[in-house]
Amino acid sequence: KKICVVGLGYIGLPTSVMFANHGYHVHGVDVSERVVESLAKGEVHIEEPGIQDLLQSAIEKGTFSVSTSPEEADIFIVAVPSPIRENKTADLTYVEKATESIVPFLRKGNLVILESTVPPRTVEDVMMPVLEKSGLVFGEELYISHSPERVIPGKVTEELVNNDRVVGGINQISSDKTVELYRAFVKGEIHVTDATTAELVKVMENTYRDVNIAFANELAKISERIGVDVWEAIRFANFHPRVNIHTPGPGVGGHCIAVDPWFLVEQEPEQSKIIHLSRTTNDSMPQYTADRVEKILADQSIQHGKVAVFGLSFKANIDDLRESPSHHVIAHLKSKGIEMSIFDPHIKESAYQEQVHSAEEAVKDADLILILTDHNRFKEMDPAVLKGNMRSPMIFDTKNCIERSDWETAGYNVYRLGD
Ligand code: SAJ
Repeated sequence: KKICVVGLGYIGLPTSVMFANHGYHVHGVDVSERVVESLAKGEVHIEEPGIQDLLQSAIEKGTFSVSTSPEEADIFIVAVPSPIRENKTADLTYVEKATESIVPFLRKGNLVILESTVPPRTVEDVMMPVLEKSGLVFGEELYISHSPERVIPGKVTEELVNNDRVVGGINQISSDKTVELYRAFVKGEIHVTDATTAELVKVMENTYRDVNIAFANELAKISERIGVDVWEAIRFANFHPRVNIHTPGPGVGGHCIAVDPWFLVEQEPEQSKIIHLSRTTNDSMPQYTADRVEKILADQSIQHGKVAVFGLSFKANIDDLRESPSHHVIAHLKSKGIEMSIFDPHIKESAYQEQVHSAEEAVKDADLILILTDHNRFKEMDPAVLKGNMRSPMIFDTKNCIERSDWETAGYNVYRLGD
């Protein structure tokens, strides 16, 4: 059977190459010529372990093709972005456009699956009106379902296979056909519900995490004031069998957790009070981080200080810059007139003029290293080597990433968020 996947990003590409290695012929579609050209040459445009090998093997098998326009197929999977606008409302233009683009290719018996994370009722209220143009009878001639992805960047190939999935069809046959499809490679359980429940389940999962992280961030602020190390306190609290407090940090990034809770706030503002407050709490962390940097420098009587910012991507060991809190921390530091250098071993290019390409270069004449992302590469840095290049040896770790005692022994003043 043939699958046409629309959207070859962080979700669509891994899903495509996975199916292409598990008995299906996959035609991948992306609006970006650059993405299509590079995939056609067998080069993966995202940093994600295992994907390059899967692409290579699909190309060798001849089961993967790619272009900028859809083709006829048995199954269509839509995996395009569903971001929020400046005013925190859902922008479903990509979902609508992608759905429009497949309409001319739909035939009797086709299955259409939405994988993008969307506000509850999107399949029914946004997708189905577009699919109606096919003239096919829903649930009899055209099967439709929502099968949200739940993989975490950095571990996509493993989680695609092993995670449970929640699948919601517009009717039982749609669900059954969707379950049968994913069984090709999913080893986890596949749970069946209706489309709207599946949409809410997915949004709930990310909202749970956002609320829990906001709680951790609040505890970090409280701990700083009462003179306790929040990292140790959370570690001890989590030994309780029914407690699982998340980790504080300089903010919540990515295209999911910082976005999806807004879908619920938009739909039910009066009922989403904790959700809304958590979102704004997490969004306050970059400013909070920048304010602490300013205070650290002031406490050491450093005027015109220089900060070496370590970490641009939104989390450890990936190259994804989307919604990264680092952007906001950097903007706040700039508005305070603080000089900076920026280093991230996973980001080859960025729009920042201050970006440099080694830790040694970044700390040159710096007063403070500011860790915003807990890349493994940062954990392995040698404090003594970097110290030689610095103006004053100080480090502010917002992720509890470095081994504190090593840096103290090397003569650094070590500061941590929540401590
Ligand atoms: N973060 C914290 N503290 C924590 C956990 C995360 O500050 O305790 C921050 C991270 O640094 C990062 C952001 O939150 O900036 C989000 O990172 P993440 O690793 O928690 O999640 P994502 O956005 O990469 O992936 C999430 C996952 N959802 C859940 O774990 C419930 C993933 O399973 C979803 O598939 C993905 O969203 C998605 O696409 O929706």
